[in-house]
Amino acid sequence: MERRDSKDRSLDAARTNDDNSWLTTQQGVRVEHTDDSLKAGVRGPTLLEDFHAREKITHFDHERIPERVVHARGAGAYGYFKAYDTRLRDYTAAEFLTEPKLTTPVFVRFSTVAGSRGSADTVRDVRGFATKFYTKQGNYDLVANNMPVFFIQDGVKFPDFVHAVKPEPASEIPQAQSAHDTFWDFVWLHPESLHMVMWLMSDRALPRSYRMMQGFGVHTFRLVDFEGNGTFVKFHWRPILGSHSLEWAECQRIAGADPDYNRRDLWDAIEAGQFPEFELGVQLISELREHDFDFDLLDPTKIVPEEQVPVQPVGRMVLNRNPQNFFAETEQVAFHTANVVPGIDFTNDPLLQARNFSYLDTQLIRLGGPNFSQLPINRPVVEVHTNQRDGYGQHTIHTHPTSYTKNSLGNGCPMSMTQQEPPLDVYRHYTQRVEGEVIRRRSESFNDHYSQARLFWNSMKEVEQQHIRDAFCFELSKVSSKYVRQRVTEQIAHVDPGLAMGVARKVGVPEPEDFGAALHNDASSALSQVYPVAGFDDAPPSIESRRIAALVCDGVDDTGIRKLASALSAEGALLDLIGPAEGAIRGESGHSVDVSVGLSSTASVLYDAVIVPGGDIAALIETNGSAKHFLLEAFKHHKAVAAFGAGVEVLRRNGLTDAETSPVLVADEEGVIVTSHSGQELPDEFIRSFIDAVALHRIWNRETSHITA
Ligand code: HDE
Repeated sequence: MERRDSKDRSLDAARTNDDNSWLTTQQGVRVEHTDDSLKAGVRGPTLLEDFHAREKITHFDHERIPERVVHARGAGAYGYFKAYDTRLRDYTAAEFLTEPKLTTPVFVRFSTVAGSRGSADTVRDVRGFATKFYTKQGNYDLVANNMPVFFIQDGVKFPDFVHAVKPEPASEIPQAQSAHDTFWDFVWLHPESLHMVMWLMSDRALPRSYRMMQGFGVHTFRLVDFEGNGTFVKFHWRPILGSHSLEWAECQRIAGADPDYNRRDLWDAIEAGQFPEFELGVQLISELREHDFDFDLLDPTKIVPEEQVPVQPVGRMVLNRNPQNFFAETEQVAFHTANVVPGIDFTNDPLLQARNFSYLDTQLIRLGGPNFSQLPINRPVVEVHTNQRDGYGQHTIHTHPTSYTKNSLGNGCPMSMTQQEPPLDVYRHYTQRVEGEVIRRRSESFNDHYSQARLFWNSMKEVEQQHIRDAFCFELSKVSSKYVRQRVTEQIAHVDPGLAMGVARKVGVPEPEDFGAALHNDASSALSQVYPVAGFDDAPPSIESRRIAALVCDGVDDTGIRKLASALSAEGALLDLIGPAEGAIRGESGHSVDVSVGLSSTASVLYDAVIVPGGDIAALIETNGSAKHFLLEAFKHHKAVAAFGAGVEVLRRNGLTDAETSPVLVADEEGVIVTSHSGQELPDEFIRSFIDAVALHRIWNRETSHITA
């Protein structure tokens, strides 16, 4: 059992367990039984005086609260954050960022954005990555996404944007998809969205796991030191397991095979002790450099390329505990961009300014009143003393005689800093000079919508570009208005004329003109996810927590499987034996082997790699369509495929390898690894080659040979 932290201990008062208990009403009165209501005669009408039945049904009637207007579907986890060192001490008074001896409890909620609470996980969408740090200076919320830019530049546009991406108003179709008319109508009319749309059409919108995606604070924030000096900052989360995505065709299959794919993955990893880890990084920009960039730091549709300002690692977050009650913890958690601690402040980014209003406002309706910060998950680990009183759901019994400032009857308490020597922990807003005309207009420095969209496109490897092209075609083909399709391709032409023409041809609209406006060849190596990836090169690729499937049946080489299983488990991967039915099979050695899951209850898309073992395996794959499909689908999705002993012949007959009859080891460039050896003789190099191929995540060589414009 991991060490309990201050947040976890503080939740004890709210925890309750019904073990060894009697059923009671809300008033603690024991109930005789709850299977029949109180009636006048066994066949008579139900009586109003049945207070138990009324209480039970009434509570049930009121169980639902409004889902979040965006980010409705999420999954949460507890953990901790620790700064690496004191390096940020010159920049910020935020102790949790600068004191390596401190362990700060956190709660993280990952989410999709567009779908309802019950929608599937593997949709094409942005992912939320919101972290609540329960610091000794109060709660700090870093409400981030897995993409570093946003669709709009000013928060006043947020309702417009969200109305456009949510399902069509008449039919409420499609659920959790941007592939429909209103979204794309918004896009062509708001070219400011194009940079983000490039990210959305890329594999970033399809994370393999919440544990394998980056997080970005998006806005430029401000760190403030003890003297009140400011430094601009961009926040980055980097997953230790690397940043990996699914393929779109897989996502669609997984949405049916396991709609909870990402939340299950998070839950299972934590239960298995494979704790997700993220490194916090910062890009620091001196205020003197504010105007040194060819974009505006206040514009949330722009990144600061890492080539211009490197990301410095400053701390590590580990998620090590699952919640105990989804509603109480994950649903009721309330994030707010304005939950900041001393040393962290805002900038005038107009999107951030609107968020600072919206998050508090939305909780008032969602959580039913102004006391939501008293809910166990939202309470800070430090004492709270305000003069705020009453309201729905007030949980605090305030015994102080006064609730106003200034007072003498309450000894002047709670004290503000004017009454006492100011402690370092007081929040002081950054002092800045502000002047200007009252004006409803956007800064001209926000006008370039295409250069960074192109930067992103240029930074993609060929296969990633192909996926973006395919995504545009898929999405636009769902748009019924030809007019909108055409206008969108014209916008894409500002980013890359070749891309736009390819898309136009596929979606049946005239090829747009070549506008050439933003054409440049700049690229940033941190934007691609294909290994090797800048920033991740130092960490050796890992297969920790990867799910690998071995197809098994009676007569399979169980000795070889055991050898492989122990090597994979030493690397932290999970091997599932997939058989024709659940239960046990008899291996070649005569031993009984437990099947993890039957072929009809699982799917190839739920695994990262597939193994065809030796022994009597051919019959399974050649006579069982599901087994054959399982193997070929893994190959189709560029996953590592391995075979040993008689399994090699199976691959050969299915056209997956052209290795000679008895290879000692062939590890081809397409990620197919085979050896004729089996049992105890399984070569270590074979196992190593397979592990290396799985660590690559996908073997894109298989795809690049088939790329078409
Ligand atoms: Fe949010 N956003 N947002 N957002 N957002 C919400 O707050 C909003 C934006 C993000 O797991 C809402 O409690 C406005 C950017 C996450 O509970 C709401 C604007 C980024 C979550 C809201 C933005 C985000 C939310 C809905 C434009 C990335 C889920 C429920 C001005 C940096 C938090 C709620 C969770 C949730 C408003 C844009 C991230 C309505 C007005 C940019 C991760 O308040």
